Amino acid sequence: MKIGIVCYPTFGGSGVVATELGLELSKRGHEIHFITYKQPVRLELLNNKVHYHEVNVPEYPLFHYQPYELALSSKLVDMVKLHKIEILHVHYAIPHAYAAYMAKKMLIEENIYVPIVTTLHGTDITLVGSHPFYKPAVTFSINKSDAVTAVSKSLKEDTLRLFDIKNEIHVVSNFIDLSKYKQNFTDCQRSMMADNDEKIITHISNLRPVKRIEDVITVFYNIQKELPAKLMLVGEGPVREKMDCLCQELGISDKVVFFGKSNEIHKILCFSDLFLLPSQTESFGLAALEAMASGVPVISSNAGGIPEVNVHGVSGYLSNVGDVDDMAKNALHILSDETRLKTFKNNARKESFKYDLHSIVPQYEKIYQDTLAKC
Ligand code: GMT
Repeated sequence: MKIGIVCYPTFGGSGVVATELGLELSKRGHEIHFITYKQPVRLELLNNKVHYHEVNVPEYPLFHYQPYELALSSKLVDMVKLHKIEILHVHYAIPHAYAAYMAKKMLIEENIYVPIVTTLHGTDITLVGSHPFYKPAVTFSINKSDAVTAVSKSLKEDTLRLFDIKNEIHVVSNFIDLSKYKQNFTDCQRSMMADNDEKIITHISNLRPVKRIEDVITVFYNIQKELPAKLMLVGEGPVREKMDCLCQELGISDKVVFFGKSNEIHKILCFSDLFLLPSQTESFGLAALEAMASGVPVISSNAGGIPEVNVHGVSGYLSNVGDVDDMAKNALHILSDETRLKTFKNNARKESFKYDLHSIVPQYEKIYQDTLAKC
């Protein structure tokens, strides 16, 4: 198939999933066209099966907001015609599903029919999409998609609860390329980050309020009172400075490393002992799955789809959102006993096998085939 993929090209989970999906589909013989405003971060290799088409939005002073949807829908029309793209798979409803619908309507005028598959990722439904300013347009574009998928059961339930959806929603879980998470990195530089007796606690996100970074820091603060530990904070975002100040106030700045955006997530995870994800809401928690695939147990909140990924008492522990005492208690339970830590590490890795890309990607292929067959 010739498949157009629309996504956010940034470090966020939806862009990562869309990119990894496109790359795997290309390995399975499909021709993939990424259509977005920047080359996706994890898209390194372009070849005859993987193409990237940039959406340009020229600045014009009359516009207070530059019309990205318009530019995207025009680009989709051009690329579908030029490359004979058969199906469009848009990741994140806003504004991608909306722009794809406009492109589809324009193409119908030229007797070209291209169906749309929309994948809902989380904040497009829970935080942003359900806002009254966007809700009618998001409801409309989900209902007008030819197929809709959600990355967890929890996100499907949220979507049905928050919107008036007439379409069937297929749950297709996020996935992981397990071969990238082999635990035998020889260049794993643990000794540069921490002393031998120190435990390494890691958090990776876009450091936005929804991630509750203050809980990450409080849990870490409680852990390091009981045993030697370092905190690795990976990512960049709006709460970073405030968190810097909190670390100073608590007197733990020398124990916290801010990495910023990193392309070396696998290496950082490979020397980590525990991953923290206390999010307010999370449709899936791809970062937790990446940690588990690296054999890192997860201490998380029980929000949204996280319990579908992190199995309580097996790959880590779940607590209510904001219950930092329970999170710290659970973290210390795992970290304070080497045998127990090893068991949790093995369990975490084993649980991640459920999300192997080789079992999930064919589910998307089937959805494409069924959608094309219906049209
Ligand atoms: O977590 C974020 O804020 C980024 C966001 C995104 O759109 O990239 O992540 C969402 O999609 C990921 C991939 O499907 C999920 O793993 C994340 O749980 C989800 N984030 C939220 O629901 C907050």
